[in-house]
Amino acid sequence: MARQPVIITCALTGAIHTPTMSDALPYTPDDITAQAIAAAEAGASILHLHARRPHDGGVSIDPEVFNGFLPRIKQATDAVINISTGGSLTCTIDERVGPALRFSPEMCSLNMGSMNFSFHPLAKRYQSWKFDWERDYVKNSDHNIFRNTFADIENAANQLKPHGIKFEHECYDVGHLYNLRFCMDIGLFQAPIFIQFVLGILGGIGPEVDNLIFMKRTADRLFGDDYRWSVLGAGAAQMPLATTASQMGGNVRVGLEDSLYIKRGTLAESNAQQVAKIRRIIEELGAEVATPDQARDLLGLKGGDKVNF
Ligand code: KMH
Ligand code: ZN
Repeated sequence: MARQPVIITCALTGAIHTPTMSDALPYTPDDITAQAIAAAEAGASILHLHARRPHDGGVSIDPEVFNGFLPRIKQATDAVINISTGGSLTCTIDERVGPALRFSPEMCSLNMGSMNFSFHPLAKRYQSWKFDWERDYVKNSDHNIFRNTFADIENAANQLKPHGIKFEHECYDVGHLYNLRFCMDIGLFQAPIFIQFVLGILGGIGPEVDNLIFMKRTADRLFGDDYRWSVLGAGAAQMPLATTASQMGGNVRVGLEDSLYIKRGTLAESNAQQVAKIRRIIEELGAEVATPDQARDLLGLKGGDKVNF
């Protein structure tokens, strides 16, 4: 069977676990817009977007902040817009789905289980911080629980159901795949589902290739032909795992949300630089990169004309 084109998702800015410790990380609406357009031009067919407070880069779930960049990105690119429902670790699920409810994007993220979600070891690595909130936020993240109960997942799915949004099901461990199977069995999601295997977050499964193979084999068993998949490796695992996934028939996610680096010890200059790098690797290894319309087709999306921005 011919290899399907590889969908590149670019997660541009994050918010949950990425303080602004690189000048390349966009957090104002203007910078998010510019970097999103450049990432799409470099080959990303899906743009995964969070919002940040424009004055200090802190997490924002205010739809007005999203409104500062979503329409401009849509006008300038054909890329699929994917809005995060991860929001912040202190928000309720009702608050987290607010932006997706307002803008009805083609896709949004949905996190498939509750977990420790910590990045406190970073606090020891940095001496200076750009904004006042960052040091304590990072240091105290060993207290975090990223809450995504079955009730939260069902609530988000039911609120968003009328919008025909395809979820990027973020699965940080093998148990999350079973959670997703359970949710499908009770009718919350329809095939084809799109699973993002998330490896390398402290609190979730580690970034070893063995674990990726285990996740994939488990998903094959649980979902058969009813799923498409992609890999997000956090930090240093980003490019190696994306390369491996692209060779295993999967799709890839890069972007400064998940790693600030272009290679070990060197900060990336932009999101587009990471997209261009993985694109080059994918093409040199003999596969094609999906256009936005190919991504829409592969994932069964509703279309860019059915969003509300
Ligand atoms: N950066 C990912 C590990 C979300 O947006 O819903 C977490 C994430 C969550 O992407
Ligand atoms: Zn995200």
